[in-house]
Amino acid sequence: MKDILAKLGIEDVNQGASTGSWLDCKGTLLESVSPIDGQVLARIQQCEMGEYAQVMDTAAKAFQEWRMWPAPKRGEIVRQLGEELRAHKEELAALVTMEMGKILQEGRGEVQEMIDICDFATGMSRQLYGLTTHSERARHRMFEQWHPLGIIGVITAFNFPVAVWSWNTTLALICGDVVVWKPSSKTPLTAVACQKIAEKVLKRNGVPDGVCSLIIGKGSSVGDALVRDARVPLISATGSTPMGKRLAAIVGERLGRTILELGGNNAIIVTPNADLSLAIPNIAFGAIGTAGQRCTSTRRIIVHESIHDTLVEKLAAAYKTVSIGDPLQDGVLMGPLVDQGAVKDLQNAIVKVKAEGGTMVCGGEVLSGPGYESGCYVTPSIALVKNEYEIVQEETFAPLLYIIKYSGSVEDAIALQNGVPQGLSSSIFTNHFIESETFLSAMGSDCGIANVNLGTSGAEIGLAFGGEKDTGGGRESGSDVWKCYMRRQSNTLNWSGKVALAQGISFDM
Ligand code: UN1
Repeated sequence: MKDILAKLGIEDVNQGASTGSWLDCKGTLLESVSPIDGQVLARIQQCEMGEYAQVMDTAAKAFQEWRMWPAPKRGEIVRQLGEELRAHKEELAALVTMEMGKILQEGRGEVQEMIDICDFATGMSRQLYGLTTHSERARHRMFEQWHPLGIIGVITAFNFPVAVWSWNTTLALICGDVVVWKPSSKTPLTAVACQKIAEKVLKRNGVPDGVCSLIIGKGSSVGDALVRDARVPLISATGSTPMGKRLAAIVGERLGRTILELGGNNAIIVTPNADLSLAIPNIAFGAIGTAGQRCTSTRRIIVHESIHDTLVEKLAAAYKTVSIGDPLQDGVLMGPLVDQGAVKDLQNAIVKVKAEGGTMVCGGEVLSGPGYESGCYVTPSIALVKNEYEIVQEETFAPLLYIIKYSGSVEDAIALQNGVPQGLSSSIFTNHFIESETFLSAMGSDCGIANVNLGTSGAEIGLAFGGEKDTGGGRESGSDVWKCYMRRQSNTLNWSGKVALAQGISFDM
């Protein structure tokens, strides 16, 4: 462990703010506690408003310069960041695992997502296309161009502590923006590690201080200040729906922009035409992967009554084989939840499931004894429920899978799937063309992500990532999401040498 921390430049006590140079922070000490064994990994001297002011001044100044770097040159910086991440993949993945508890395979997957988005953004830096169109006036030219936006505030959650920063930062950087990152207080060390990796690249390329900054401090002080700061035209935030609603109101008041990636309540529909040998492993990964702590985790299975009992039986059997334990060990498929608070949330949800009339099929026990001393290990659970239960309508960020029976057609299943406030990810398992086309049509899934014959989680970086309704409507990552990080300018040029008004207006003087 010490070796991994040392390789990433993590010290016993680390500063909580950097602009590329680390500041002397005045705030209280924050401990990073590993959910694996409850031990303190290292500490952070948190930043306060004085350091915050310094970070923002440096970021504002850096933007003046950075926005004038050619985009492909900015892309070259991001390409090098990808190389640096390749070189640090193993230790960064291990730190993600140690700090938040996902299994090492998934830690590696998360760092791979960072590398992938670096490659994507590098290519994108030569493709920030604006369009041209034809003017209704003779000898006029019309086109649009995309300019950098400014300081981007990036607020990330514990569950993808490094990938979500990279989705935002790589795009922001190629777009000519500068970034101020406020990570979750549950995962400060992975943030320090990323900042240090980025700094190596930025420094050796003469990128000014302030292009990539980090603030680790209390949400109620520096987090709140970032959200309220009129110098920040865009806040990109990942977290719960209540957090997003609070944040959107504050940013909306000052007419800032947001990219919100909030709660999901992701369902998989399993129709009578599904191949269960595909469905079962995908459901298990979706519900148990990252111990059910992905925004995209599978929370609900909507299964046709004709195959309900078979599916429950097969799934329960699969759940029995899941090894739970130290996420750094090979063969372990489920590590701990992030902290004991998350365990309590799960237990409360199970109480509510039962109170509303649901039946537990398996799981929900808190493990104790050797190897489980942190109190964060649980068995993955399955419950038979109805979609309209209050608790089923909420996102419980834990390995608690609801099974809901449907009768009738795929339309009935889709109505259940859409019958929740959230709209992030969704899937259908079917080999029936008409069922899958219905699911993907305008009358189908209302989610930002809709998959056929694969699960709800584990999206690649190439498409836009995000969802509708209570998920917040934001999009991050691939496709044309870069446009969210730029301002669009519409330009018309008159080279006719004559006055020419649009819409045929004459205004003779
Ligand atoms: C998240 O849980 O916030 O699609 C992000 C996935 C990952 C990203 C999840 N690529 O599951």
